[in-house]
Amino acid sequence: MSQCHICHEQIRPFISFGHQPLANAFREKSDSREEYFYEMQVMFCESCKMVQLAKQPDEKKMFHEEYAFYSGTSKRMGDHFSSLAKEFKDNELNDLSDGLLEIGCNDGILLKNFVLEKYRHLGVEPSANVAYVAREKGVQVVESFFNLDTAQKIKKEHGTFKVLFSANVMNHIIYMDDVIEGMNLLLSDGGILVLEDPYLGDIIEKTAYDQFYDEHIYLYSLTSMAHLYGRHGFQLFDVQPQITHGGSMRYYFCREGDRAVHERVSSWMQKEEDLGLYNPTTYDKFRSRCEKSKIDFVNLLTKLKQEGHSIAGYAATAKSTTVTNYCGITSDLISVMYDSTPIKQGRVNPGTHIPVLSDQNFKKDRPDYTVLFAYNHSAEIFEKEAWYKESGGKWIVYVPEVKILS
Ligand code: DWN
Ligand code: SAH
Repeated sequence: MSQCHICHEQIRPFISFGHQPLANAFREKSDSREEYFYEMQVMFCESCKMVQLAKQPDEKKMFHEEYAFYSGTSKRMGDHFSSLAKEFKDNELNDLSDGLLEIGCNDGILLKNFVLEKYRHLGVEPSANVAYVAREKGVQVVESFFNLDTAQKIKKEHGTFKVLFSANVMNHIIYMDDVIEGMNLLLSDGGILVLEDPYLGDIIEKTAYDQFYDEHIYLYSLTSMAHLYGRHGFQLFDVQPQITHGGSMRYYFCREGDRAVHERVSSWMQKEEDLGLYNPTTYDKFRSRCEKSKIDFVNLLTKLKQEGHSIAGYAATAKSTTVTNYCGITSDLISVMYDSTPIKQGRVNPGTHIPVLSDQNFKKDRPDYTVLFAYNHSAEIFEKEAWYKESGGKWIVYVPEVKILS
């Protein structure tokens, strides 16, 4: 038994993905230091409806000066955040001094849109390398983990903010009560809190088990979100589904009673009920689908390899670490992974040590089959690498099911 990190009920994990390394700990091939592993178990709390990892490694192990994920690697994600910046400018930030705070701003992919016109803004980012890139773009950054203590310091120096935003970060932090108290302190009267995270409904429907890895401690639904923020006086007043990261949800919160609640909130909660997100048997079925996915994936790769085909991976995502380690896939099955991030290139992937090469090598090598580990960026990658299919190369995906794309 373990304890729910939110409401402290005793709960039992419904699946174990075995021993997993840190999803973004790409290492030198010659590195002889012992690699960190932990058992990755996932559990569902019937009381507060939160799906969560049983344990999370220390945050300083995950987020530091060599953090391997740079948000700006996807052009379409850049477009996604530019259009959100426009929404904030058009609807919420009436005055340049109103203030926008972003928690986990990474390389400034969103906040760079506020620099030229001199909007008052601030990013909070603990990973020094990506924070540096944001600063290079003129973004103001506090290099720190966001928590109540950081919030108190920010309030003293910068005051409060009309909009608080965070994308793909609230699912990374175990001590959420502390974080929400910090946000409460920094939100101006009448202001809003906008959060965006991978959506549990999509993960369950698509058997996207690769959204579970060390950094992702919580996988949110409307219900678990509303419960968590409700405890601190916040009201979920609107939601907007997003296609990003394989299916995400944008949550709009205000202080209780500040704004009218859109009917989308209750209709999405009904959808969650219909999908069985509050029912433990849903998670037992999910476990069976994960086990089947693993067998199907390994069988397909083994068959192709036995037939003499070359197989590579495209994009050494954090998600791919869960898949390769859960399925036990080494360079015997996937000889190499191509990725556009310089810090990952020339290294090996965490745990199963598949070499990672620059995406520049993809065309030169022209593998027969390529597993698309960044299926969430499929539109962008298929456009960029259109030559691959035209030359007879075949893409493999494993979400929502293992298949060779025709
Ligand atoms: O939550 C998180 C999300 C936002 O980003 C973090 N914890 C970690 C990271 O997860 P991920 O690594 O699964 O993210 P992506 O965006 O699915 O993958 C990005 C990787 O794909 C990068 O290594 C770059 C690579 N890539 C590429 O090689 N060519 C990406 C694109 C778009 C490309 O064209
Ligand atoms: N918002 C970006 C980055 C998401 S990756 C995007 O959507 O693309 C997660 C980011 O959260 C990393 O940059 C990591 O350094 C940061 N992070 C992790 N813990 C944090 C904390 N306690 N406070 C602020 N940022 C944090």
